Amino acid sequence: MSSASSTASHFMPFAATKIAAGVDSLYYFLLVASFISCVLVIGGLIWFAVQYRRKYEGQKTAYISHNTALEFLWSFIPFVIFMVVFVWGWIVYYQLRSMPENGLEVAVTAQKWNWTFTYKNGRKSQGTLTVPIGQDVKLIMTSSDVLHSFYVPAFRNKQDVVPGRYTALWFRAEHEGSYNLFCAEYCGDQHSGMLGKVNVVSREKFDEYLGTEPYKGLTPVEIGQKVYGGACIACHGLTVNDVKPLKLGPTFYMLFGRKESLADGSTVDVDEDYLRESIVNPNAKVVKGYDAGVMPTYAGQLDEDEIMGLIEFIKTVK
Ligand code: HEC
Ligand SMILES: [Cu+2]
Repeated sequence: MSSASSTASHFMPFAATKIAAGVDSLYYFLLVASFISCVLVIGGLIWFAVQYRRKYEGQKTAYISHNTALEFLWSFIPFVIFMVVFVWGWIVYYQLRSMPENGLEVAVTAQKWNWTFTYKNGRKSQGTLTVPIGQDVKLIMTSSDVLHSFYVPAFRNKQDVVPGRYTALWFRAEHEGSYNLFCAEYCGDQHSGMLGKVNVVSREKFDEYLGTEPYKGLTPVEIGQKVYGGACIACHGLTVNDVKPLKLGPTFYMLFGRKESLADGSTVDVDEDYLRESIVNPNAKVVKGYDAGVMPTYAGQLDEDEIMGLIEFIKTVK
């Protein structure tokens, strides 16, 4: 089994799809062709400079007007190489962009600074996409705020994720493992923290994964902790020191039960209702010293058991 830990390398990351291997071949061809051209051109330049330098006062060089054969060759050979690169690149790109007919479709929502994956049966996951090995997977992606970009280096595949429209990307993983998912479009100050995983598992494990409740056997606090780790951790800390500019939002430390000062000068008791409203409608009451509009709304993004779990989890942060 090839795992993400084995993807650490000084050169290309592990290739987990056939297309990734195809991209690499093209890349190596370009690298070698460029290297050979470089040696020929720079080497020739130096050799000519030395060989045909002026050796004595008044030396005249031979007058050569042209050489048809040479001129043809140094135009035609690069032309052939460029055409090879063009056609080869086009074929690889075409493979990357032609969507499979009967792929497993997963909806992807990007949101500052987290990924949400939703399967056809309603199963949702934050931050981790689990897929079966050897099957075409088609992602239908959109963003609920700004531009993001879905990028899995091991798949050599990247696609912008755009608010207000859908973009698609497909892959077929040939090796089990856990691969890094990055956001490749600068999307705000926690952009570099917008990390995820793509877990490629066996068919059986995948069926089992799809069939199970995501939070089976977990207590509400554990559910909340899980959701927090995926969706809120970028902006909210759990200690007294997790304040601006370290985190964009207020800390959850000792939050429940206290009186919160709001931007409009009023105060509010932090109870379950306030927490719930803060999650599904963050702009209704804006905390003093913080900016409205920074926290995305989670209405429709989180299920009731997740919101309840978050509230129970926040209560435990003391
Ligand atoms: C993009 C950054 C960001 C993310 C992600 C984010 N929040 Fe917030 N959150 C904020 C900011 C900024 C505020 C303060 C302004 C406001 O009240 O809307 C805030 C306020 C809150 C408050 C009120 C805190 C207080 O001190 O009264 C709660 C509760 C909260 N968020 C919960 C969550 C939960 C739960 C999640 C994850 C599901 C989350 N937030 C994700 C930025 C974020
Ligand atoms: Cu992003």
